[in-house]
Amino acid sequence: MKPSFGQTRSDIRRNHALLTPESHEWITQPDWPGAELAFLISPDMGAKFAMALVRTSDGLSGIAPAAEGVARFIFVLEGRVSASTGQTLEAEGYALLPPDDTAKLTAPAATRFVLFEWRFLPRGELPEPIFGSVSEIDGTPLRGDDWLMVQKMLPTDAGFDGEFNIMNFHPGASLAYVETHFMEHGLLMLDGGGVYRLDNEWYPVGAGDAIWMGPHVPQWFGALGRTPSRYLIYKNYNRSPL
Ligand code: UGY
Ligand code: MN
Repeated sequence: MKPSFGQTRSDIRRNHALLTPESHEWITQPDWPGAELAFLISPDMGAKFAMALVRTSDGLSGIAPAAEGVARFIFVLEGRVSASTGQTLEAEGYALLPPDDTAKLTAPAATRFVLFEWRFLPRGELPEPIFGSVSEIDGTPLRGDDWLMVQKMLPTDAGFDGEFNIMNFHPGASLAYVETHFMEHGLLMLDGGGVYRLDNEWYPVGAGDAIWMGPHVPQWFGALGRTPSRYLIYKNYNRSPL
């Protein structure tokens, strides 16, 4: 959509938000020299986490670890991100960096990635950092429906306070029912598109669109078109509502 005449598909509501590319506000931050960030989701809107797109035209050299108690998840969209601990992530590579992680991040020019940050809720010992790539993860059908395959990027044990998944929809597939749950979501559409129901709104969505789903918001997705749809989705998990 052309951002002329004051139009945007972005829509920020009390319990959900659709954030579309034409309304992204790219900013610099003292802790991210060389980067531009578009914070799409933040606690100001009611979320318990932050989600940003990060891009660099000249490269990143030595981005310091997150603040004390804060975990990071990184998902590379384009280019390459390296950690000072020796790992390198290419496109569709990801990393979970727990709060005590000391790795500094570097990236060459033209790198783009998704960044999630949240206050980690430890259960016992903090987990080790995780590095992986989506291409190496097997998908499992969601509730037996092989038109909807889920790839889980993190181990499912209780030491992790959230999950990051890739949901793969065959054209025409949809969530089986309208979900309502107290856990929140941050989502980025990676491919394809369709219709996302959030609360009582139905939004046409496509690659590049981001969504915040707050606690209990009714949510449903139906994939349209002739090519598969995929989204990256975060869910705060393994925690009590109290
Ligand atoms: O795991 C989930 O809650 C997921 N099925 N929700 C969603 O895709 N909106
Ligand atoms: Mn859900």
